[in-house]
Amino acid sequence: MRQSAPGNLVILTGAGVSAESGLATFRGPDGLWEGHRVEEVCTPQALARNPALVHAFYDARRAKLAEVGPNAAHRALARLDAEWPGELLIVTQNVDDLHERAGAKRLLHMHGELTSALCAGCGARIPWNGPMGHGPKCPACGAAKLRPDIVFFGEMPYEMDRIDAALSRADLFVSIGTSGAVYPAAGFVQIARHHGARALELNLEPSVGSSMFSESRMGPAGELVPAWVE
Ligand code: BV8
Ligand code: ZN
Repeated sequence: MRQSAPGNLVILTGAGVSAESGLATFRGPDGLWEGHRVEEVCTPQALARNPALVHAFYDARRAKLAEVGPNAAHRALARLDAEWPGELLIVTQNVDDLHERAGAKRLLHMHGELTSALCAGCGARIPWNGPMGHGPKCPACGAAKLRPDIVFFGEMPYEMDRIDAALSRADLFVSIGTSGAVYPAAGFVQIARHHGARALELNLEPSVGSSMFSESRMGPAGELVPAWVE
């Protein structure tokens, strides 16, 4: 990754960065889950109306996550994170922990994490690896109100202030493996460019906002990301 001064980087990742690890994306051919779109299952209304369905969706994905591992794209980003002397923040829309398992440190999950439970009673976020559908009690307050620690549609993503601050200082914004279908993440490229950043897209196919990028490279993240990082 040649850069004159060690500028500030913001890297946005989506489901495409974990596809080669074997995790399904949302809007590709394998995107449906037992006939449900993520927009149907990932809402507070769905959780209230049919908690068993929502827990089954996330319990299945949490179980699948335990069977897979990081790929070359995650490893290359973790290497960049370890070596980059400027500011760097990986903002992932993904709820898997593959960036962490590859060694990334300067990372935040704006849509929550599969390996965490949120207590709807006391707001505690609790590390969680097993199923949650059987209504376990919150270890902090005792209420049987644990839900997936996932940002549902209509809910505010995590750490938006931190993301906005990083975007306002970015010299380069890189978007990897996301369709650009979901806001506010899909709007980050505009914010970064408004503040004078260059924008690079690495994706299997053009995203919705492809035309807003200074450069787009098409191909699998497992190839494009290590080539870009080197
Ligand atoms: C909010 C949970 C407000 C975790 C998710 C109308 C217009 C504009 C906006 C809206 C609207 N109506 C409603 C909204 C807002 C809504 C939204 O954007 N809806 C969309 C559908 C129109 N957004 C929200 O509700 C957000 N909250 O706005 O809050 C607010 C304000 C104040 C106070 C309170 C609230 C919350 C959004 C978060 C929802 N949660 N997921 C989970 O279950 O995983 S979103 C879900 O989509 C995932 O997080 C996922 O990360 C995200 C985006 O999907 P992608 O990651 O891009 O994955 P996708 O399959 O789409 O694409 C994969 C890409 O990879 C493809 O391009 C493919 O080509 C590429 N690819 C595939 N293989 C590879 C590859 N690339 C490289 N290599 C490969 N091998
Ligand atoms: Zn609690």
